[in-house]
Amino acid sequence: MYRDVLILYCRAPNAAPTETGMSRLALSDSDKQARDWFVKTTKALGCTVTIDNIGNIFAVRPGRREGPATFAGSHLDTQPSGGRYDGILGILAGIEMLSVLQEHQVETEFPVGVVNWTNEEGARFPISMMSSGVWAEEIALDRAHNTREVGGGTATVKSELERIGYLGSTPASYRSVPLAAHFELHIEQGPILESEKQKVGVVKGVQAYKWFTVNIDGRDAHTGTTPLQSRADAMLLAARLITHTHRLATAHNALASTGILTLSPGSTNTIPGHVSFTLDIRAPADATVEAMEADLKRDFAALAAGKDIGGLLANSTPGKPLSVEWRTDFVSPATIFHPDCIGVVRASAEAVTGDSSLVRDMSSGAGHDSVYASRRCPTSMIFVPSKNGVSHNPEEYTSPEDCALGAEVLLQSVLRYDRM
Ligand code: HGY
Ligand code: MN
Ligand code: MN
Ligand code: MN
Repeated sequence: MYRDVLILYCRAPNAAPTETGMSRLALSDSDKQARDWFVKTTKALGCTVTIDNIGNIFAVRPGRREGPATFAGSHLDTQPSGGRYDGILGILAGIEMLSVLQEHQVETEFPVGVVNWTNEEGARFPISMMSSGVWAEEIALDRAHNTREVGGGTATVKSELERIGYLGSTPASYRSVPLAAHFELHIEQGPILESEKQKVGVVKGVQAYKWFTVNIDGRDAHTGTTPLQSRADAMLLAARLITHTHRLATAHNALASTGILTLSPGSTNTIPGHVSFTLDIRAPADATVEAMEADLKRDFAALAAGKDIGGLLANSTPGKPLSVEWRTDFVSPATIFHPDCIGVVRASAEAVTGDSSLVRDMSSGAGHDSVYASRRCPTSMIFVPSKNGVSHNPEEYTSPEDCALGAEVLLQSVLRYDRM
């Protein structure tokens, strides 16, 4: 039963796109389809379903006693061209947990549940881990509701929640829907488990990260008539700043990328007068992210003023000084999970694998809803290997066996915690 369900949903990368597809942007029609399936399936498994006013869906199966439920949680939304495992694996394994409990008529001490957190990816609406953040009362509901989709569309989180029928009435808060504990099964999305030939990651925490938007204002001008020294070329400066970001990431032993870059006016023979690009900066320690941010701001201002940094401007004609403006879009401090939950995951993983050498403690390079869940309840995560360490890519792949093993560890973790 376990393997069948997970194999069904964890299709090989070359399989034809299915209804669970590779692109299920938050609050899109395909997200609605998956949500509707989630609600129908969990209700059929005897759960009560609560939808809050940021679209989080909480399915709860009653236990012998009343009280907050121990949850399996993750997210249904994906990147624009994401894989078939990021997020949905944790949801499917949670639902599989409920069906196994139902099938074997297991009565848990307290309620257990599965939660789908709205817009974990922040791909369409650019706030990462948005709705677990609202539930934890760390992201304001209004800010989340009014967030517009990237690319200048008119849709907002609130208008899309209304359109797909998931603007619930329950206030999104840990006070209205308390969780006893939160366990998240997730693909590792990196190369460690596979390269170390291990099967389960016991996740102890998540690294720090910050998102920025950098705006550069120069001047539109004719490519063919404007001498190099009198240009205010926003795109040339952006290219230098992004190159420099990579150099500072190397120097700080951090990670960084630019995932969105827009320029105007967007014509082959006009020097771009405006460029906007994003920065995603990550490192295990908050202090490293802060130090890198300070160096970037200092060096971006210097490069914009035409001062050379590390030979970046060597052998080139200086143009006009430009202005660079920063906006901080998102901040996630380094997170440590709860020792009780870490212990439960480790004990479950060792019991399920029967071999502690296949189990390793690790921290997460990616953000997850467990970051905000851990602000308000004991939390930990379970990682399973990613083929070639690839994720946020249609080639994302985890074998059905590894998915099923992770689902078993999730079930055992929730049951162990329920009995604690
Ligand atoms: O950005 C992240 O790490 C997560 O996928 N939202
Ligand atoms: Mn994810
Ligand atoms: Mn992701
Ligand atoms: Mn994530």
